[in-house]
Order: sequence, then C-alpha cells, then structure tokens
Amino acid sequence: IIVNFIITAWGSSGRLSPKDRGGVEDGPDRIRSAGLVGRLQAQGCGVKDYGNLRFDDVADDAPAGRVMRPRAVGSASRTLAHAVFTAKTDGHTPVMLGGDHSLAIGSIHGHAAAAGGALSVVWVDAHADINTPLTTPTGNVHGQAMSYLVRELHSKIPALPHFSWIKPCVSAKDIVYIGLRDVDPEEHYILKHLGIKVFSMTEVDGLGIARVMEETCDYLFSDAKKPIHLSYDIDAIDPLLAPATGTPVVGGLTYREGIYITEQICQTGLLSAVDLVEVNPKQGTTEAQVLSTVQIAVDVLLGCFGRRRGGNHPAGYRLPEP
Ligand code: 6HN
Ligand code: MN
Ligand code: MN
Ligand code: MN
Repeated sequence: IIVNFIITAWGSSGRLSPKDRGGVEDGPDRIRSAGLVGRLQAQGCGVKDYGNLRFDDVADDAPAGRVMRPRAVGSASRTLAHAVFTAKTDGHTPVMLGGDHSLAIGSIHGHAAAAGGALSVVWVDAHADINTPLTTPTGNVHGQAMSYLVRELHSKIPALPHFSWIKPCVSAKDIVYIGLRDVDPEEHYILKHLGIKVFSMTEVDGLGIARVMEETCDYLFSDAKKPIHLSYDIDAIDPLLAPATGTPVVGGLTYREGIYITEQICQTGLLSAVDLVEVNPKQGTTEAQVLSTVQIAVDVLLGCFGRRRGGNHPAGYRLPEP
C-alpha cells in the first residue's frame, strides 16, 4: 500500500524568501517513475497506490512565533493522519512518500492511533528533527516533527494554530535514531535529557552497521515487541550518492549501510509503516544526481519489503523439469 503524501514546510505557493527551497513536492512522482510499484509487485508485494493526497491552500498562514506555515502543515498533517489510520485499520503497511519530514507528524500520529498500543520509531536521518517550536533555528516544521510526538516534551510545546488535534503518542524510550551528524545544541540537550537511543555517524563508524542494527533490535525488543514505524530521510545517505535533497550533510551512510538497515528492519517482521522523505529533484544539479538519489530511495523501500542482496525467489518456485 502506498499512501503518497506531499507537503512542503516552506512554500511552493505564496512568496518565497531566498532561503525557501521548493521542489520536494516532486519527489514522490519521480520515485513512482523509477518503477517503485512494479518492482515491489515483482518481489511479491501486493501494492495499491493511493495517489497524491491533496491539501487545501491556506491563505494568510502567518508564522506562529518562529513556526512557518503552521495552519497549512497542521491541517495537511491531519488529513495524512486519517489516511494512515485508514490504511492501517484495513490491515496494510503504508508507505508515505515525501515531501519533507514534517510528514512524520501525521504519519506517526495516524499509525499510533491505529496501533492502539505503543509503537517503536526508527528514525534514519542526518538530523534529529526534534527542535521544539521554541528552539527551532529555522522555523521549518521538518526540523521539529519529533517534538510534537514525544510524550516527554508535551509540556514544552506551545499552542499553534491547527496543531491542537496533535496528541503526543511516542515515548522517548521507544525511539532509535541512526545516522545523525547535524544536531542543533538544543536538540542535543533534548536527546541527552530524555535518554533517547542514538546511533550517530560516530557510532556507525565505531561499531559498524551490523552492531548498530543488532543493538537497535535488542534495545527495541527489550520489552514487548511493538510495531515499528521507520521514518527514513534520504539525507541520511551520503550526499555524494544522494545529493538531490534539501539539507545535505557530508559524511553520511554508504549505500550498503543504508540498505543494510532496511534488510534488518524487514527481518524483524515488525515493520508496520514507512516514511521515505526529502527527495528533492530540484536540488540535483544534474539529471544523474536526481536519478542516483531516486534509485537509492527505491532500493531503500525494496529492502524494507523483502529484497535481499543475496537474492530472493518466490515461495512456491520449482525448477523446470527437463
Ligand atoms: N530535515 N536542525 C535544522 C532545523 O531546521 O531544525 C535542520 C532540519 C533538517 C530537517 O532534513 O528533515
Ligand atoms: Mn525538509
Ligand atoms: Mn529529517
Ligand atoms: Mn534530514
């Protein structure tokens, strides 16, 4: 099941400041054009493409404090949360194609509502995206998504227009970050203060990706086995390989590390929803750069749904008789 969701935390409509970067809304259709649906079907997955969600334009969406476009992001997130809730209650594993990482607010909220009990969140990203509306250095909601969802931060979140429906639904102990290398000081304080499990690029370098994934699974399974929400920001991958993204940071995951994460998460049998975000075709300087980024996004999703680099075959396969 593909629930495709498109939202930009900064404007594709209205006046754009020099810092605004549109283009991330074109990510999902490029990922489709690269054959995502057919390739998932070829590896045995039943797939339904829900198409792109459409959101109402919000006129007069003035910043709320530092937070930009709160009404548009708040109401679009609500629409997405409903779509994810429906897909989950119908028994599917939704894939949310972004769009930027503010998408995780609606997708995790809807997933948690449908799951009833607790969720685990595995957040693969160069960034922690856990600034509160009061610590954000940019005002971009994609850098704040987690802060609205974590129970332990609830008292630090001011009221924002169109955000009042959002109830925190994830506990700090149920989150694992992988790939971090650009964390704001205030975010670092939050991660330390709440004791959130982080495998930054330092741990990936020190332990190797195999140990990181072993420890991730041990950590998540130390109490009850909960459904996993994988939120995968393409900027976790090194920008030499995946340059078509809005906030590239040097020194990222290799292709092999990025795919290994998905193979191991798939192996748990607990993967329950996936976000694939921040593919921005307009940020590639050449078509080759865009294609490389898009192809990695597709491979990440194939890995989530059973593709193994050592090969696969259908369960009922029999050799042809001579
Ligand atoms: N992303 N920490 C910065 C901010 O604006 O809060 C960067 C966030 C990047 C977010 O890539 O999803
Ligand atoms: Mn973004
Ligand atoms: Mn992100
Ligand atoms: Mn990021």
